[in-house]
Amino acid sequence: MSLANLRTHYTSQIDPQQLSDQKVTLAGWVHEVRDLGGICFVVLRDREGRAQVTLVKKKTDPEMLDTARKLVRESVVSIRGMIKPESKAPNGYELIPEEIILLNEAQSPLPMDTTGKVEAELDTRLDSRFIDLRRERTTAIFRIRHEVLRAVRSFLTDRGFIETSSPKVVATATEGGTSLFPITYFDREAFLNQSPQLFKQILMSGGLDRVFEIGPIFRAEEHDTRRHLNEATSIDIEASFCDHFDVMEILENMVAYIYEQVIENASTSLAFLGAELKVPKLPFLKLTYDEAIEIVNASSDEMLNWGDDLGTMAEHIIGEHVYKETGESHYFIIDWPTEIKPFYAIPYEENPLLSKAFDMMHRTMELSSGAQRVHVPEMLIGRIESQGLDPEGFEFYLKAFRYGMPPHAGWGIGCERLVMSMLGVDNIRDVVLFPRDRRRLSP
Ligand code: AMO
Repeated sequence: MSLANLRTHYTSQIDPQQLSDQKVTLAGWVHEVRDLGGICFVVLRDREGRAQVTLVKKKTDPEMLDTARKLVRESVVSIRGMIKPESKAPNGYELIPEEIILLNEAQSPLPMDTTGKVEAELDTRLDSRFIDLRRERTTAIFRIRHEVLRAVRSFLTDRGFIETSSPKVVATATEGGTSLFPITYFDREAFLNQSPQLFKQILMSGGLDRVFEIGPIFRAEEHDTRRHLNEATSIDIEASFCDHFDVMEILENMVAYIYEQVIENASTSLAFLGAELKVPKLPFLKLTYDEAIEIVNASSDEMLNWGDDLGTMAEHIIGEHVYKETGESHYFIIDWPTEIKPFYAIPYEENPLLSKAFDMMHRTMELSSGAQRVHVPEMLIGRIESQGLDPEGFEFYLKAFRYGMPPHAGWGIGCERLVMSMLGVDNIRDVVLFPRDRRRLSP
């Protein structure tokens, strides 16, 4: 038998009236078998939903009935039969089977429950992700992620951005040397790249003008938090002849567009998650770094020790303040002190202590950071040195600045943080198929 005959429709593709009394073949997993004496129900589940297969004992071939009753949950089956409209069944129809093919029997007991009746711990779910994905709630997250990335590609392509890819095996750090994963590259030491930063900037010298990349970034941070991964997906852009305000405008418009697209194209998935999205209002509020600090200082007498960066607690306070004042979750923090931003952020000419750098926040969490970049090679060398780094290691990058580098700006936004903030998911691992964190290297 050709495998193409194993399925003619997804469960959701059946219009009970139009296909009434017609033959179809469904394929998927045995979600449930309910044997009620005179009648036996098999619930078949595929990616798109469920279908009820009804076997009335008196009218069913005994051998097929026997096959149905013995089906082990989560086994893979293909069932050919006749569609009968039935308002009480999922999708408004039942399938009266003519043939049940057991393609692969599942072992039992299962590593975890798939019915949603028993909520498993996150670790159990991640250990058996293939089973976890058989729950509609989990699949919904990854369908939404797909819509997010589709919206990103379409939004940026429409605005003249070209999709590029940069190497993940590199010789230098970009985001500070402490959080790199070293690897052996033949007889040399190399690292997994923390960001496409240097490469996307080099492409500006190449004249590609506007580029984007969606790809993995690796951070060897020892954080074990609900919002840090050691391998994340970054959506990066870089654009020539633009300043930080230009790219902030692109970013906020892209985020609003993503929300619109998810609402339009993933309503069923949103319903599974009980998530109600509201398209963020444009433009996003822009707080200066100083204003953000003032909010923190004015807000409470708790000891806030945010050191160099805005700490988690401070981010919470500012996020709540903004939400209370504006009803919006997204906002920018702009005009950061030069010394705490990376070397590639360009300082203001009139006040070099501040940089044209920004973070885009969502309530309690940073979603994105970006900046107008230093495009003058001498200044760039000075900035690299002032951060205690050796310009020699950056020669391949600096070279691109010496032969005609346009002024440019860009940002990177974490795909997982974007999805988790959108859906109100508490732990970032929930929105990654196979997360890499401090403890997890498999599956
Ligand atoms: P940054 O280091 O702020 O900036 O990273 C950009 C965005 O990537 C996401 N992100 C992470 N997500 C989960 N776990 C992590 N460990 C992690 N690290 C980063 C965040 C973050 O806001 N080169 C600059 C971008 C630029 O200026 O263009 C950069 O990498 O959502």
